Amino acid sequence: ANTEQTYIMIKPDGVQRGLVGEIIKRFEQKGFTLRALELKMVDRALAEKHYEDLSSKPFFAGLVDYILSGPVVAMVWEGKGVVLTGRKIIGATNPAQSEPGTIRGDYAIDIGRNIIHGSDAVESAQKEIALWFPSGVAHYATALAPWIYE
Ligand code: YYY
Ligand code: MG
Repeated sequence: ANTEQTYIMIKPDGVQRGLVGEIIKRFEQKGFTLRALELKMVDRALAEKHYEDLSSKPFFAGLVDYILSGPVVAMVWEGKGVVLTGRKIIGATNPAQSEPGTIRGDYAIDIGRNIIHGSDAVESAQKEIALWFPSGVAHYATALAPWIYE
């Protein structure tokens, strides 16, 4: 349906490097709808919970410290196929493999400074949205819908 949602997060390096506007622009201009947005310092418990599936990996401690190193921009975007399309807009996990034209392909070099997070499936998106926006997201009518969806 057109109401699929994904959790997108600009990591501290993306914020520090002044890429917030550029990243939001790409999702906006695609036609997706912004449902939630917050700039925030993350606490360790939340960062560890967000990445709990990776807790046994050797890079986990460094990953959590990186997420805590400055404010992140947490967002929920909505639209048909937004989880998979969002991953394509973001590009491969390792920027060395991300295609030019993707966010990571255009703006990142190292895997541990890859600028942005996007949910990898509808189910994980629902979990992450509940984790980051426990009081819910904004519901409002979008006048452009008939110009974006057939
Ligand atoms: O979903 P995505 O962010 O593309 O990758 P994940 O496999 O979920 O890993 C999360 C996060 O961990 C990744 O964005 C960078 C970091 N990471 C790393 O530093 N080194 C790795 N070998 C794998 C992942
Ligand atoms: Mg992931």
